[in-house]
Amino acid sequence: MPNPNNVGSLPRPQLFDFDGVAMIKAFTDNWENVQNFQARPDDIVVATYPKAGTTWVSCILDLLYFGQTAPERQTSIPIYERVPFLEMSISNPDEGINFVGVDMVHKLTTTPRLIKTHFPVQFLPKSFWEHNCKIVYVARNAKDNMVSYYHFDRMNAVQPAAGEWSDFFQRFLDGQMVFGSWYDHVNGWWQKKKTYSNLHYMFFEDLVENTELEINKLCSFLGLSVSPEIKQHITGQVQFDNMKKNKMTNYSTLSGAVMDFKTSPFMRKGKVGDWKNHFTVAQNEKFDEDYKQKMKDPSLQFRSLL
Ligand code: PPS
Repeated sequence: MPNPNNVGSLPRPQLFDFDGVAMIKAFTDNWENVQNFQARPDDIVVATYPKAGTTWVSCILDLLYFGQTAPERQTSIPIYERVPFLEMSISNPDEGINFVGVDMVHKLTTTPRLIKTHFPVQFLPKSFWEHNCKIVYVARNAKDNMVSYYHFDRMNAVQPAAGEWSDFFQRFLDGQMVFGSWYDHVNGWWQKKKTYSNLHYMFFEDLVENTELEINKLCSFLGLSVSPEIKQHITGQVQFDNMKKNKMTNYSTLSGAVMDFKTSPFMRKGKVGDWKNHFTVAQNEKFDEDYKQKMKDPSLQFRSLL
C-alpha cells in the first residue's frame, strides 16, 4: 500500500529537536558546510519563516537586479535556482533530485548573489554578519502563514505530513513546524533589526496592499536607482496571477517528484485573510489567547489577524 502521505517515492521525514528548533534532516544534513559558508559583502539574503512571501520577494529582487541586464533568466531559470535555498540538502537520484543549496550558491555567476534562507536568526551563518550583508526579512501574519504552511505540507514530500488540520493547528501553536516556532522566528529577526541596520523587515500584507510602495522601500534600502517605469513593470510581473502562470516562478518544474500540485499548487491563493476559511470559532479564540501570551513586544504588529 503506498503511504498516502508520500509524494512520489519519497518517504515523509520526521521532525526532531535541533538546538531548540524543530527541524528535518533536509535542512541540517549539510550543517557544517552551511555554517562555514563564506559570504561576500554584496550578497543579499532573503530570510523568512516558510510561506511568508519568500518567492514573491525573491522574484522582485531578481527583477530589480537582473531584469534589465539578463532578462533571459526570467524565462529559462526557475526561481529556486536563481535564488538558492542555502540550507537545503536533498538528493534522490531515482527522481533526478539533487539540491544542495551551498553548491547552488557557489555556481551562481551573477552579482550580487541572492540567497534564500528560512533559518531563525540564531542559525544564520556568521559570515553574513561579519560582512554586514544586506538582509531582507519578510513576515506574514501567523494565521494566514499557518494555513499556507498546512497546504504546503499536504503537497510537499520534503516536509513532514500535514495530518489533520486540527492537529496541524496545535503543532503550529507548539512550534512543532519545520524551522520551529513562527513566534520565535518573527520575534528573533525583529529584535535583530534593532541592532543590525542592514536588515529590512517587511510584511506580506503590505506587499498585497501596495506592491509598488514596497518595491520603492526595497530600492531605498538596497541603494538602487530604478526608474518609475521599470518599477511599475516589475509590479505587474510579480502580481499573483502572473507568477502563478509563469513556469519559472510557480514551482511547476518540481511538480510530480517533490510537490503534488493536484493536492495543492505552490501558488495557491496569495490572499490575506484565507485563515477565515479554515479556523473554527473555538480555534480562533484559542489562537488569540495564546498569541497574546507569546507576542509581548508591542512594536511588532501584524495586520489582518481579526
Ligand atoms: S516557501 O515555500 O517558504 O518559499 O513559500 P513562500 O514563497 O514563502 O510562500 C508562498 C506563499 O506566498 C504566496 N505568494 C504570493 N501571494 C501574492 N502575490 C504573489 N505574487 C505571491 N507569490 C507567492 C503563495 O501563494 C503562498 O501563499 P498561499 O496563501 O498558500 O497562497
